[in-house]
Amino acid sequence: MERVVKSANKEAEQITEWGELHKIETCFDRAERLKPCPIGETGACCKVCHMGPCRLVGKNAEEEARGVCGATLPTVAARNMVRMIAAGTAAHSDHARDMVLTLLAVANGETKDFQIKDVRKLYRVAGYLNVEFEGRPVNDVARDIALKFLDDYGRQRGELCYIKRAPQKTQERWRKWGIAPRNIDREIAEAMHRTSIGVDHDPDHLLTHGLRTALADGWGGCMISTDITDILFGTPMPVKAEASFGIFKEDEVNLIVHGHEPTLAEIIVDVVSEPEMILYAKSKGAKGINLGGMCCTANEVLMRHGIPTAGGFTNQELGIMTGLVDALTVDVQCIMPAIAELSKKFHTKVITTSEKAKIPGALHIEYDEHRAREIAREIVKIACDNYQNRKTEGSHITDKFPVIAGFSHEYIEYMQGGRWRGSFRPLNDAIMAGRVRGVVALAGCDNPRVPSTGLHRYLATELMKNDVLIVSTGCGSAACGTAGYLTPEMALENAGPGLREVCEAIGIPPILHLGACVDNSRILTIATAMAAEGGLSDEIGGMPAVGIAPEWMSEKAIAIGCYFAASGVPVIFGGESPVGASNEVTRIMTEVWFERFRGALHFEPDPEKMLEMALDYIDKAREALKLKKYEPGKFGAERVLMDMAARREIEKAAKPHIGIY
Ligand code: NFS
Repeated sequence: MERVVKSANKEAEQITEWGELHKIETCFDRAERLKPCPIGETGACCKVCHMGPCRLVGKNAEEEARGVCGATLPTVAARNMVRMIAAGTAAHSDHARDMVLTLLAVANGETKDFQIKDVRKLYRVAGYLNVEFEGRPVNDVARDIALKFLDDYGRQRGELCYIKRAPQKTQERWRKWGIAPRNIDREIAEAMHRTSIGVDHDPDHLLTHGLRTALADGWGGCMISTDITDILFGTPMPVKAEASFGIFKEDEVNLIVHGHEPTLAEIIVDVVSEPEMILYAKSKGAKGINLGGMCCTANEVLMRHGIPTAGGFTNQELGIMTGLVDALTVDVQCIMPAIAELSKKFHTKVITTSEKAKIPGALHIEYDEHRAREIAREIVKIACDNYQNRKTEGSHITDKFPVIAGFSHEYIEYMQGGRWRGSFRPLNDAIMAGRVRGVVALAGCDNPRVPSTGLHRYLATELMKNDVLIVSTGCGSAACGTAGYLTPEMALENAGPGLREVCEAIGIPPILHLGACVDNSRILTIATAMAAEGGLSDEIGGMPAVGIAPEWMSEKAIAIGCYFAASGVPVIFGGESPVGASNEVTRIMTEVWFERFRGALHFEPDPEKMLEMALDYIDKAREALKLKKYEPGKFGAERVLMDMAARREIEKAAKPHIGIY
C-alpha cells in the first residue's frame, strides 16, 4: 500500500516517517484510523439531552427528520454551531480574563515580576475606554483599565466597551440586527441556555445570538487580550527569528513553551538568560539554554522577543520525537493529551502549568502570577536536570528557516509613513490603484486530516502571485514560517508585480505575521483604520478583503470566523462544513449574513475553489467600490509610496523621536 503523505512540510514528514519506522503513533496515524462520524461531522447529531443522541438523517432530512422532542435538522445544526462559537469565545475570553487579572495585580503592586512595559499603549487603551490618564500615576490608569475590562465580563446592560472602536456603519448594522454584545460571560451563558433542550428553536434566531457571542470574542476577549499583552510585554515590532525543528540544539538544554498564555512564557524568556541559570545548565554538561515555542505561546514570544518556533499544532508530537526536547511546558488550549504518553518513550518532561489544565502522566507545576519568577526558575532547572537524561534516539532535524515577525497594527501604521506621518494611506492607495488586489487574512490551525500545513502553503503562494497582501496569525503563521515564507525575499520570488513593488518600497514581506490567534483582533483594528482612512469602504464590510482558515479544527477558529463574518468579512473555511447537513443553516450563514453584515462563513474543502472564491469576493468588492479593475502589472495613478529613505528624512527633521507610534 502506498504511504499516505502526512505533512506537506518536508521536515515534519521526515519525522513522521521515522515514527512509522519506530512504531510511534501520532495524530496523523490516529486521524487515518478514526474516520469522522458522518452524522456528527455535518451537524446532524443532537446530544443536548438524554432522550437521544438523536440522528437527523435520511431522505428529506431537512424537512422531515425530527429528534424525540421534535427538533428539526436546521435547529439541531444551528444549535451545534452556536455551541462551538460559545466554546471558542469562552476559551479566548477566559485567557483574556487572566490577562486582565494580571494587569490588575501589577497595578495593585501584588506582583513584582511584571511591570507595565508599554505606557504609550496603556494611554492609547485608556483613550478608547475614556479613562483619564494625563498627569496620573501609571498604575492608577492601569487599575482603572483593568476594572473597566472586568466590567466587560459582567455588565448586565449596555454594550461591550470596544464595540465603539468599530466603524460607525459597522456598529449600526450590529445594533440594527441586535448583535452588539452586552458582556462576554452573558453572551456565552445565554448561548448555552438557548441551545439547551427546549429553548430556542429558530435557526436564524439561534445563529443571530451566535454572532453576538462571536462579537464578544473578537471585540471583547481577543482584543482585550491583545491590548493587555502589549501593555505588559510591549507592542510588537519586526523581529528576526527562526522556525522549524532545526531550532532545537544538540548541545544546549532545549526548553519549549507550548499553549496560549503569554505570561509564564514571558518570565521564562527572562529567566533563561540569568547568569546563574546558564551556569546551572553548564554544570549539567550543556553549553547553554535554548528556549523555543510551539503554537500560540510561541507566537507571543516570537513577536516580542524573536524566540524561535518549532511550528504549529501538528508539530507538537513531532517536536518530542526529535529526542531533543528536555522539557515542554504547556498551559491551556490546543495541547494534545497524547504528548504525555509519547514523552515516556523519550526523556522529555511534559509540565502542565495552568490551574485549569492537567494531563494524566504529566508533571504539574502550577503557575501563580504572584510567584512567577520562582516558578519559571523551577521549570528551567527541571529542563537543565533532564538534559543529562537525553538519549541519542530521535529524528534529529537540522533545517530551519529565517522568519520576520512582529507586525502589530501600530507598526504597520508606522511603516507606512513613520512616527509623524504614519497612516494607512499608502496601503489604501495601493489597493485603489490595483497594485495590491486585496487583503487576505490567512489564519487558523493546521490539521492532520489533510497533508498538514499544505493548504496554507498552497494558498499563500497563489495569493501572493495574485498580488494579494496576506496577514497571518496563529498556526497559519507557523505553517508559513516553517515553510520559509515569512521573509521579504519571498516577495521578490513569488509575489505578483504590484505586490512586489509595494513590499519593496515599504520593506516588508508579502505575508505579515500579526501574532497569535487572539491577535486576529489586530486585523479588526487594521480593517477599521483602512475604513477610516478613506477611498475604500467606509465600514469593514465591502472591503476587498477575505478571511481564510483552510485547515481549521478548533472551536476557537469557528468563533473567529463568525466574528469576522459579523464584522463584514467574507470567510472561507476548509474541510467539510460542521453544519453541512442543513441547507437552511448553510443559507443563513452565507446569504443571510452577507445581506445583513456583508460577511459570510463558507466551508469549502477544495483549495482551488477556496482560492477562486476568495479572489472573486475581492474582485466583486473592487467593482462595487468602483476601483480600478485588477490587471496584473497594470496600475492606476497613485501617490508615491513612502520608502525607507523618505521616512528617515522626515524623522530626522521631526524631534523628539519617541518610539514607533
Ligand atoms: Ni488558533 Fe492557537 Fe493553532 Fe488552531 Fe490552536 S494553536 S489559538 S486554535 S491549532 S491556530
